[in-house]
Amino acid sequence: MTTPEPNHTTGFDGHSAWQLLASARSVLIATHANPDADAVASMLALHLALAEVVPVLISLTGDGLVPSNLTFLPAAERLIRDPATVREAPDCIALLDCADPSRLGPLYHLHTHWFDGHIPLVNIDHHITNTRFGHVDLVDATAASTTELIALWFLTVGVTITPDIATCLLTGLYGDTLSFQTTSTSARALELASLLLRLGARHEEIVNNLFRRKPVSTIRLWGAALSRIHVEPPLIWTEITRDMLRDTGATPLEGEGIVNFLSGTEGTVVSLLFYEQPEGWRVSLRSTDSLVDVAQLCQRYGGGGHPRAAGCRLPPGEAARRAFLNDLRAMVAELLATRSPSR
Ligand SMILES: [Mn+2]
Repeated sequence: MTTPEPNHTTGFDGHSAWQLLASARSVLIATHANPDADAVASMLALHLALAEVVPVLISLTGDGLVPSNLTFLPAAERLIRDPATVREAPDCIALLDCADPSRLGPLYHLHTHWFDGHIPLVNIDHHITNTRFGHVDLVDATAASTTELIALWFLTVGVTITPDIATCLLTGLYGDTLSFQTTSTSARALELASLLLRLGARHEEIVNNLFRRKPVSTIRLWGAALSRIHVEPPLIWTEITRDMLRDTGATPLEGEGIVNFLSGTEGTVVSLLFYEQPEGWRVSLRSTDSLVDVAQLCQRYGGGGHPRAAGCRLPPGEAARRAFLNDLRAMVAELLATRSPSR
């Protein structure tokens, strides 16, 4: 089987996208709530690139949260930490790593009308579920990270990639590929990583902050979550309840890596992590089998993501969770049955 050559420029004019942003008086740069490294690093890379040319830059994650292990990123101190303090409508919007505007969460709910099409919007993302809501869309699901697309865009347009910008761009690649382990790790991603290192990206700083540094509460939370795993082949799952957060003093973000850690457990294909929230469960899923596209199931529940890593939300309670697990089990069995016996 041959895969078509990824072409990030399909329908995307990098120069006019850059002009749109660079000529604005004010630009809102935002990314999804519950931000990961790629989300925050994408914002900061664009923020740093536009800082010289745009008078007013309003940059924030949709919920204003920035995980503590990402505050090392250049210009992180310029991020706005409370969406409620953002009031003035911008001239132009750039949404990064955001499959659709509602993923902004609080920022979207505060200013839904900003995203109705009357403000020019640049949409840069690599989620397969992206709804292409922008006036300009740079969406390529073959990209390992949103920063990969931003790097290619900057190279096309001739934006100078400083050591600070290179550090942000490489952080997104490291974060979303879990140190170049995911199947999205392409030759292009590795070539870009090499180029970013040559441009001065600070490798050790990235690796220390993304993969080593953690508060003690994280260790306590992981211990609690790992002590209550459910092994129900081909599924393995655990949960983070509000009680567990209270007992360990951890924040929900500190549980983010657990689902990846469970992934790959012998005898299982899909790992899940259920976060208990006041309005129900937030579920994070990982698949280790190319036949099992977890984004597909999550879309049926109003969520989305990538084939091997996706998420959605469920109503509260044990019955809703059980029904979801049963649905998932049926889907996985069906998909695995399509594998030819010779393989
Ligand atoms: Mn991403």
